[in-house]
Amino acid sequence: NNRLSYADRAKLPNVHPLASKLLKTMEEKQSNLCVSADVTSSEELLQLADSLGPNICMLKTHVDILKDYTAAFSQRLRALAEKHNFLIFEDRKFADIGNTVKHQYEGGLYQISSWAHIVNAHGVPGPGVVKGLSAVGKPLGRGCLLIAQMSSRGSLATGEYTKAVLKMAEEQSDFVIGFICGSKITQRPEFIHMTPGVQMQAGGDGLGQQYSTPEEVLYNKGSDVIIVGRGILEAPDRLKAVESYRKSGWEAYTKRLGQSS
Ligand code: UP6
Repeated sequence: NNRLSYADRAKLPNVHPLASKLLKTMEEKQSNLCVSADVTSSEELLQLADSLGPNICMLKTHVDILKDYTAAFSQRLRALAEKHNFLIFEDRKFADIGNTVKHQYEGGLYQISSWAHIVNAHGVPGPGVVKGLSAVGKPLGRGCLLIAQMSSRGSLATGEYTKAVLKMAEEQSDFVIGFICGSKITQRPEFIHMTPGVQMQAGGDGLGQQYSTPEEVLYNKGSDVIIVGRGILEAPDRLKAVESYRKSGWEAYTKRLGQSS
């Protein structure tokens, strides 16, 4: 199962169309790298998207940290996603009752559902959070990741909680395409596992973040996508760094397939 390629998984009969598109893109671009574009200026974010775009399968945003968000910005980001063929993941971490998250997803200042292909949610509220998001996102062909585990020290998302999140995903797999997690939590190959807390060297950041290496995450832990923020953003040369994470990630994946690159 660990040896199924991204391309094979893209063709599975029960794979969500958006997950299928992601898996195909990963194979085509030879990239299982999602950059976490945690910057506070829209211009800088767009520059990052344009320069790093060719090397990534997905760009992760936190729009609420931008000091100058405008609707025009989100349209420009969409255009760059088309140009470079990557998906946009707004890391909103919805965590309220269905009716509230529906409004938070569709409305407000950011109108997230109009531009983000993928969002994520905590399982804490129960299945209603997914129902609310799905009511908005499913007709638009969007998808959602459930946060099954977290990279931060002392996270409460472990054990039985993680299992309950998995069950929630299985029950709404017409909208949930996978997980934020530290390691593979299900053998079902149609679900995508995405892991934050990745840097070239294991360690932490002094505020609870814990880092593992691309090899550890993709090869040992069986995840599918690495999410890298400061490992790239704080590198002296971001372009060089993105290429080196892409390459490490791809090598760990091909090693897992047993094809040694
Ligand atoms: N993130 C985590 N851990 C989680 C979930 N999400 O780090 O369990 C997000 C953070 C940040 C990014 O909100 O945007 O992933 C990690 O950034 P970093 O690589 O700079 O630590």
